[in-house]
Amino acid sequence: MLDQLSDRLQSVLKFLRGEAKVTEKNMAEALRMIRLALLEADVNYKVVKDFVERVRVKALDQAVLDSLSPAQQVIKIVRDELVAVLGGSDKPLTFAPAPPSILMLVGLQGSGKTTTCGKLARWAKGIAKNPLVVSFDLKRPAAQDQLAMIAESLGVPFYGMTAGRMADPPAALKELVAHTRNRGFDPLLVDTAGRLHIDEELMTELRLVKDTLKPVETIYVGDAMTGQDAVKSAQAFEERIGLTSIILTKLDGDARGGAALSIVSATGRPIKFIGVGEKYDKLEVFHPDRMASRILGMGDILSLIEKAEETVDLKEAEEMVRKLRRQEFTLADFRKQLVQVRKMGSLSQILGSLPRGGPFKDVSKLALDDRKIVQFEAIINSMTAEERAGPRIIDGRRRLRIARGSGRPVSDVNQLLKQFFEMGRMMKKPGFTKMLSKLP
Ligand SMILES: Nc1nc2c(ncn2[C@@H]2O[C@H](COP(=O)(O)OP(=O)(O)OP(=O)(O)O)[C@@H](O)[C@H]2O)c(=O)[nH]1
Ligand SMILES: [Mg+2]
Repeated sequence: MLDQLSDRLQSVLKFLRGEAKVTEKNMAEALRMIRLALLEADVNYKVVKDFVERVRVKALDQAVLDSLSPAQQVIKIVRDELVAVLGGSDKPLTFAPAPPSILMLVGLQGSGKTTTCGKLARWAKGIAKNPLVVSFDLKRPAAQDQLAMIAESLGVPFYGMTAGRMADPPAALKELVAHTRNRGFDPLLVDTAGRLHIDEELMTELRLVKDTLKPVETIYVGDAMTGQDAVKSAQAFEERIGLTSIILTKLDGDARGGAALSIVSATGRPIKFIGVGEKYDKLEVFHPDRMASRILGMGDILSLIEKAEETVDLKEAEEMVRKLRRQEFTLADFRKQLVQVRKMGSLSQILGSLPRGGPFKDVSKLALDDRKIVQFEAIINSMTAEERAGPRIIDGRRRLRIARGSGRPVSDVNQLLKQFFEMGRMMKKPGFTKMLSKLP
């Protein structure tokens, strides 16, 4: 996600860290690098110009120049400006004071509206809400079925529209209200039709739906991979229909980040969620400050800690750290860790949240993917307690038995043991021990 932009900006930070003093000359060089990085990321020209100018004025302030670590100060200024263009403070989704809250999704064809409807329903269930997904998409015959199927797979109720009903929107609304009355649905997630281009017909239809439903949120769903096109169409939707917020999808496939860094300034509307994959759990609440840290390679440790707090048993974690320190870490402990990692979500997501380099540098070498975690668990389950405590005793015959027991090939058993021993070696390295010693 935003890898190209991230690499470029990180090289600016590296350049600054290497300079003892901040001078007009090296600042001019840093600003030139920032400007190029943003332009190459396809960020709107005016946003780039303002960004660079604000950093320049702040960085050449006498108080910054006289400070003990001017380079660090400038890095902080860049980070703060990045947070600002991403929207500043967090802006949570709005719910109506009296339920149901109607959230209407609009956007161009294929931007991810229907998928996001499903993701939002799943998210709403997760915060103990009772969502209903509603399809107002009459353009494609299969559109209603698509959302109905998504709803079923998520265990969320679905409400569809027919062309006849849509001919008379007030009547359609009345029916919808009657359907939801006394059933406590909240929010109502309304999917709408998309078009390849913005045209009169679409705008008229969406205006009608909006005027009838009076949604508390009209959310523009934009495909981040389309860069400035997503920004331009967001502006058009804002002018013609009026938006309250933005969800950027397909950020997982966007290396450049031009849409993410321009859309808030261009529309004046906040990004509230981002889509980071096709599956329905791949929706993240958007936090500008965390995104800025991620882009600058400072790692989104906050999100990681939050996730860990939700799922990890603290007592167990402390016990694990103690064992690691004494190097008594066994396969039984390894299995416990795998279970915890699995509970925290996908491993690639976790690894993506860690700062690059430092003690975490070797973590990616472990080459664990999410499927592997489940397989490794199965393999460890097929071992005896003795084997788990002292895996050195696992010889060829034992490997074969474990493989049969777990339904995995022997090569998987070998791989698991190899990685476990590798991990042991990694943990004995000074960087890792140092990191552990910093933990409570
Ligand atoms: N990688 C990735 N793919 C996504 C994401 N969100 C949606 N998609 C994919 O984008 C494609 C289009 O998604 P839809 O939800 O059908 O888009 P839509 O806006 O409803 O399209 P129309 O109804 O035709 O206007 C699908 O293949 C989705 O799986 C995301 O965050 N990441
Ligand atoms: Mg759709």
